[in-house]
Amino acid sequence: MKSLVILISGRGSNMLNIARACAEQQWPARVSAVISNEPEAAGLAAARDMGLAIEVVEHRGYATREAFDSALAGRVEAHAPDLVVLAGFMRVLGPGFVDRFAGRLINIHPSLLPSFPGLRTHARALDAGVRVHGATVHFVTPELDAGPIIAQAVVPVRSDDDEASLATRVQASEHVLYPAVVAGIVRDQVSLEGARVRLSPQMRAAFGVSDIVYAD
Ligand code: NHR
Ligand code: GAR
Repeated sequence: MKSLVILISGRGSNMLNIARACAEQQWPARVSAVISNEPEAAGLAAARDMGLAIEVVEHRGYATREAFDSALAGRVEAHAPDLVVLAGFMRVLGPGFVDRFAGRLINIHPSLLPSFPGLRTHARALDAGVRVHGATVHFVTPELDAGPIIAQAVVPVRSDDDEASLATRVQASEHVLYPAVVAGIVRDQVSLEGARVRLSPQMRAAFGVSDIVYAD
């Protein structure tokens, strides 16, 4: 049974979709803890209502980023995670944290990386006039949003989109993409070979590009 720790800061819809898929699809894994840096995160209450163990490590309680990272790493490590899942986690993590969980730390980012790393991705995609946008699941490295890419979901941009409408469709794609990727990892269908990610033939078949394109 693999141990998953999910880190959130807000709503937690990705966390909930992963936790539900884990239970419903009987993954060889359990969600050991959901940890938030924001004590008021809506996702914490939702996780608790699902019966998941919740914890708060509030970044404001630490004088430096390094002190927060070290406290968070200690709490994460206590669950001996095979995989640490960032799901709407909004604090940049330093190399001290990232290196400790190297190869078992993933993130979902709301753009087709390497386009639009960082924040406010939907507004920036609209401003740039891109015709396709989406979400990327990647291994986390010290450089922000630059780690090896595992999978992407493509979401066409509509002429009448605004930031909210585009965000809604990208998030719907995330809710399919992220559980599928985590399922693949807990079933040992994903491997990291240097800076490249290899998917098993089984996962490539189950996970063809056509499955993750969200057209109008
Ligand atoms: N840490 C590392 N080292 N590498 C990554 O790729 C990371 C990471 C931590 C979080 C998620 C991320 C995203 O997908 C993520 C990826 C927060 C910020 C940010 O600037 C940027 C990217 C991401 C998450 N946060 C501000 C900060 O000062 C705080 C913003 C806020 O609280 O609203 O840390 O985009
Ligand atoms: C998701 O769209 C995720 O891609 C994004 O925040 C949302 C979290 O939603 N992540 C980032 O912007 C990271 N900087 P959720 O809390 O409902 O899963």
